[in-house]
Amino acid sequence: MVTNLPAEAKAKFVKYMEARTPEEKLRALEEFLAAVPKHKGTENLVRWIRKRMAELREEIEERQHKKRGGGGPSFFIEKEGAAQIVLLGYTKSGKSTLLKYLTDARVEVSDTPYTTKFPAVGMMPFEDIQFQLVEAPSVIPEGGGWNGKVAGLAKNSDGIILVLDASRDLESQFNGLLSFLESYGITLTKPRGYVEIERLHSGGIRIVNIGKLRCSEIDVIKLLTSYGIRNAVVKVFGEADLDDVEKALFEQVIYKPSLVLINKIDLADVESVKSFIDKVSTPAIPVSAIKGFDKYLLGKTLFNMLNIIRVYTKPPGGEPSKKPLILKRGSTVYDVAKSIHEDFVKKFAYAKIWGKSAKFPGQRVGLEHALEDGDIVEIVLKK
Ligand SMILES: Nc1nc2c(ncn2[C@@H]2O[C@H](COP(=O)(O)OP(=O)(O)OP(=O)(O)O)[C@@H](O)[C@H]2O)c(=O)[nH]1
Ligand SMILES: [Mg+2]
Repeated sequence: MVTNLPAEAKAKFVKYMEARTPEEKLRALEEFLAAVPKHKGTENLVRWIRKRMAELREEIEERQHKKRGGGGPSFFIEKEGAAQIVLLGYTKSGKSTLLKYLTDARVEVSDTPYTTKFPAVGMMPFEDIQFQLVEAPSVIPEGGGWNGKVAGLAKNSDGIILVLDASRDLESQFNGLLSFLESYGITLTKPRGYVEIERLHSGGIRIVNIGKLRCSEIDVIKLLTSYGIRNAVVKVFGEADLDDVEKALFEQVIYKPSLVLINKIDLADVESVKSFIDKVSTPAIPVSAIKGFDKYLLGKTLFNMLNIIRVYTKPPGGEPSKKPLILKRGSTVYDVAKSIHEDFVKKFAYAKIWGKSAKFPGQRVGLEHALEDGDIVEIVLKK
């Protein structure tokens, strides 16, 4: 259901979108909250505003702490490699042990609860790429503490690994982690449809319909314009309606791809693990961080979960690059050209491709040609 906000409230929301500092954002949200009528149709929105305000307050506090020389390690981890994946779980589930086994990270493993107090980072190699694994400090079941910051790590990541301890009840850990994420607006269930809105400075409103839009494009433009948005790319995935467009505007729920690692399988009752795997809809892999397991299989599963492809660019007459470009599944030659340089789009003549998406090696294609994992692309520019 679209929230049907009065113009005054929409104007306040525009102010929030335009705010730059966390302090400005917080003030704008306070005003927005005051202007939103409270009824059934705005319940979710109001909840989201409150949550967002709490996050902003935390961010402001963290910054002030840093300014006062509070220094120390940060909860913000710069992305590196093909994707950033957060290891999330309760204490002593074996996150540090896994991180040590899968990467070069030097991190402390211990039987003392809550040993990891700041995010720990390591790079996990897979074929010709690397995943950045980030161990989040353990989720505190009672709430509070660093839980908000842990949710922030999850929100900023490209994917999540839930680490469960097979020597304890699996279902209650799994459900507990899901509701923890949900309380911060993160879902692991792929929505039926979803919308991404990227605001731009010019070019009007462009709708890229990759799925099925269950309303007219005019409705979308009207809705966005009523929020003062005149330039944006709106991407529609799966089946989405006007409500989903508005939800995307408020970033109410963020979907993250995920998988479950059932750790300490060496201590587990095999039958209960089996029945858990059969029940959950998320892919789940039983492992033992102490005994070791198939790292390649995990890499492959992560790669598939992330919905990414590797594309190798090649200059005319030269060799393909050793390091692939990482693109979203469904990307086209246009995305490759754009990621090299804006000029490669402007001066594009044609591209030659080799690999799965090519009908034959060296096929000539245009900008709209969709690529597959492992493709080699050579872009030829106009003279
Ligand atoms: N038997 C067995 N023990 C494990 C396994 N993985 C980890 N452990 C043990 O479980 C304990 C906790 O491991 P950690 O890796 O420190 O757990 P954590 O999830 O990082 O916990 P925090 O202290 O909250 O950071 C240690 O004593 C590990 O040796 C496993 O696969 N099998
Ligand atoms: Mg740890």
